[in-house]
Amino acid sequence: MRATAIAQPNIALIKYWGKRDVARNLPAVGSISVTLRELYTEMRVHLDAELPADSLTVNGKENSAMLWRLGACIDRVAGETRPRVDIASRTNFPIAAGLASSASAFAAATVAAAAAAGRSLSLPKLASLAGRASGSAARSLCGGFVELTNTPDDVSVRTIAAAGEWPLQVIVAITEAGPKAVGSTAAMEASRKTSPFYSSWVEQQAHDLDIARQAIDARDFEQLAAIAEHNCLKMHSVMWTSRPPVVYWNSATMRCLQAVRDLQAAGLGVFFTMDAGPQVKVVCLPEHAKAAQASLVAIDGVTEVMVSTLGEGARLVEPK
Ligand code: 2P0
Repeated sequence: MRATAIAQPNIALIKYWGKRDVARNLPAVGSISVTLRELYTEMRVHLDAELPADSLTVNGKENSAMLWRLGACIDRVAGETRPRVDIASRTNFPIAAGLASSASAFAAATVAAAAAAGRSLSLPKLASLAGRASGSAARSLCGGFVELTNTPDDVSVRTIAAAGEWPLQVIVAITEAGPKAVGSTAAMEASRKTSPFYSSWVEQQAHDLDIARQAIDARDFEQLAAIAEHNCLKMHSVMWTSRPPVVYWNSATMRCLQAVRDLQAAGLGVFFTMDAGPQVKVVCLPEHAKAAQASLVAIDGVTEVMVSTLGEGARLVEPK
């Protein structure tokens, strides 16, 4: 009862922020993301009644902090009477720093646990299970441009354009590699309960999703850039106006935004987005990625820059 899966993180262009059902972890709004290719989480799941206890290693080191959350995810996939589990996770990017590490981790864990438990699950069922563990994880089940839609009682996910159909690139500028101060689950709840802008955020999301979907269908980079930056800044406005305020940005974050504005003024096809952390993701037309990368590398406070094309959804692999 062993299986290994790989999943890539995804970056939301139209964001998920806030929950309509905290107990079931159902998002308040739909979202659209791109799945990355070069960043990954590999999750090896071994179910075995003979194991002394559940255990987890992340990049070779024991990690008890994440074990309960992954264990609960595996309970939902394999059943609460499942055998004990040994989980080994490997990633090639910083964890819990606003880089969607939970998305790739829980997408890979869901796919690997289903296979290890001998269960053949449909995409809707996998999306439901991955989404219970982490809202953004359901999106990493699919590749390319992915839309997560709220259904009356759950979520569904689908690819709206495959990675090769519009081969944009994403540059991730790391401005602080450590874990974030406030986890996104707690921050979302603070926003829902206290931000005066929260209800407008939720009400306007269907419109933003429509505009982004049309832009992706038409391969209209300018339209996608405008709606993605607007949606990102709107989400951060909701965070900033929560009590206590949630501000993930630092001074290097601002310098990255200025660099993107300068590149746009020079006519380059680039736009920024940011998540629950101070890192800046710059989405680029492929012909402008090199120039954008050079500009971000030179920024004071940017400690690392990663470049990714768009990739596939979560899948089973042979263990290495
Ligand atoms: C997103 N984020 O759409 C948004 C934008 C962060 C900012 O999804 O509570 O780890 O586990 O469902 O999926 C990060 O939140 O939250 C996230 P939970 P998750 O990518």
